[in-house]
Amino acid sequence: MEGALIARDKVGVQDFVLLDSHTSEAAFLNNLRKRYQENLIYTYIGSLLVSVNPYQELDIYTVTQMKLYRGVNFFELPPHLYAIADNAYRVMCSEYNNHFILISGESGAGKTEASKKILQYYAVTCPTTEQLQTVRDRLLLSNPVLEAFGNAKTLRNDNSSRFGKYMDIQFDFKGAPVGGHILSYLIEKSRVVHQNHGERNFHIFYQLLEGGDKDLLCWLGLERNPQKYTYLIQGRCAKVFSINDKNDWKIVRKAFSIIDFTEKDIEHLFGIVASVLHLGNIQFEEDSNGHAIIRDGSQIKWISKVLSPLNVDLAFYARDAVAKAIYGRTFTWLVNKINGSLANKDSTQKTVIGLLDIYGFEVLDTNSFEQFCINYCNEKLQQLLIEMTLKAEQEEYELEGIEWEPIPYFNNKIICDLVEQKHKGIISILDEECLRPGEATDLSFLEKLEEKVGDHAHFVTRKLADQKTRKSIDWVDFRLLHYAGEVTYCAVGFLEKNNDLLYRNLKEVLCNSKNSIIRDCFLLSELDNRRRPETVATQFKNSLTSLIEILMSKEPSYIRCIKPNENKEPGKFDDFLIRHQVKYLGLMEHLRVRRAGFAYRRKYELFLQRYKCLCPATWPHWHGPAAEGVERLIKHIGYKPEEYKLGRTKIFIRFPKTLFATEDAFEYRKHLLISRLQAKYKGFL
Ligand code: AD9
Ligand code: MG
Repeated sequence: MEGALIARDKVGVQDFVLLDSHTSEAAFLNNLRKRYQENLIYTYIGSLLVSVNPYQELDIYTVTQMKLYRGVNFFELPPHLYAIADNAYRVMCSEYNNHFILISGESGAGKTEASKKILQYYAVTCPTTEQLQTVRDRLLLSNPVLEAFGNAKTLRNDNSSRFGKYMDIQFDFKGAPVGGHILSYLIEKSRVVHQNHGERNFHIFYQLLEGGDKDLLCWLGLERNPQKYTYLIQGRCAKVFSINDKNDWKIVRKAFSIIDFTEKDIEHLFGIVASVLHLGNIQFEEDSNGHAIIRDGSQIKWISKVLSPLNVDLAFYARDAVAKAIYGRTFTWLVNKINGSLANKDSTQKTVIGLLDIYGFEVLDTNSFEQFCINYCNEKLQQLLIEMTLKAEQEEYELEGIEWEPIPYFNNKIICDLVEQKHKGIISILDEECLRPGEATDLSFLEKLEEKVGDHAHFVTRKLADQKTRKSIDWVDFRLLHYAGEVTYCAVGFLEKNNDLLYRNLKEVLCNSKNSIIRDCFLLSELDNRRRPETVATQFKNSLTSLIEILMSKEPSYIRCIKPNENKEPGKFDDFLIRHQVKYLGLMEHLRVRRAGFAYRRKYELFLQRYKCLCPATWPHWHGPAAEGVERLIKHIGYKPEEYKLGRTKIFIRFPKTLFATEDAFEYRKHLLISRLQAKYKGFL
């Protein structure tokens, strides 16, 4: 079966496990390069899919292609996202269990595109009814809305996700999608008030200005030209070649109506988007007492009133804090609203497939608190992957008493601990400093880090740099040696961003807003709550911990995305860049474990239950121990000794084709039995 396939696309091997030579990195890269140059962007390592961003539209995502992959065994067709999606779906339907597909890779590697394509695959290929059509459309259209508000152009990616997203697609017992639920993680709201050179604010601002009709802009008091808005000009690239804001606006507007937003919701939502832009344009100057006054009297009056006790710097700070808070909470509101519309009303849900698409590992010229959180999140996902694949796989062989030569791999748990350990980790130290308002500063935070984690092998500051590395480092920086590479973080702003406080009187104003979304986002009860809210980093840490719990309870599939070059260029395979990713993604280790290991395993009882009809000794009943039954069964079917091993509780099958052959025999036998039954009971049916 596999041999025929290799002949079919004739370029290298479709599964790295089949590489002839020993598992060297050079052979791995050669295979990846050869395939990429022929636009074959997908290759397997066993059941894991490696994907290299083509940076061009390929004709492999058509409905015909989707139908080709529907219901076909994993290795029977060339590697594809659809095969991964279909496999998860088929196992879910036959075993009634929950799945997730983890899509990882650095910024710009193709995670979001992959997750959208998988969703489309389910939308097109799963059974549906007229009634469920709306659910399907809503699932699909939730994407453009969330991308408009949560994605932005960065230097690495013109459509970079600035929030983490986990989406459960819910299926009924017939395998039809009946609903969905989205969890979002830490949107990068600092982007609302500041963008680096060459980057933009969130897409929605430009979409509204480009696409909104004249009346709407007039009602919102906006001008079409983005250059008029302080919050839109800092990156100096309002227009992006690859983005059609006007068109995207139309899609978003249509999506709103299908997702069931009322006209009032939409009005209020755009009111908020506009008010953020207006806020950004408020300028302050000093009065004779050194207090801030708004320079242009025509600007919003309340802002002036509540901000006037502040000096000019604090007034600007407060203005930006309001803009960030409004935007950040509106985003959460949006996710909740979409969830309301995706909710499965008649609770026919049986099982789910979760899609995880999170912001990728990121190294910028200046890395701040946001990159710290994003990269920490990537460490956690890498850790999950290691736990669920390399570690779990090897432990299982040991447990089952299968002979095994352990394969060494880098376990990044040590870095996760450095960041998140209670009392000792960076987040705890940061939180402690945040508890000393007025005394603590970003520099005292840095000093505490040196004191408490200074001797950690993955942590460097200027003071420690000479002993550990010769690379230059500024005195306000600290450097973490992440699994994916070194990142130098500038500690300036860490305390403030982690605290994320809003002046109480500003909150009061927002609680009393006439805009119903703002009122939903800023509840009066919040003002009564005297307890200190959790810091941003701790909230993020907790939400990641519960995400990992959600994922651990499901059956995994993995897609590892690779970014081929830094210039977003089609066809360009940058060896150095790709080798680095292959290394840190642990793909070689994965391949070694896979090559030495077994593609499939199942408990004796389950294996026997499914295939017992293939052997007269076990059909219809086997009364002895299941392990013995399986032994009799596979002897009868003719498994060769190199094809399998028998563990303590499970049978391990080395090659997928062995299992597929058994499965085919089972299907054939099933049909035979059914037709015999039908013939026998013809008169009664
Ligand atoms: V980030 O961590 O959100 O910054 P992603 O999500 O990994 O990043 P994304 O999916 O947004 O990257 O891909 C970046 C760009 O690469 C897309 O906007 C497309 O222009 C391009 N891309 C990615 N995958 C494909 C594909 N399968 N076919 C064609 C693609 N183009
Ligand atoms: Mg993305």
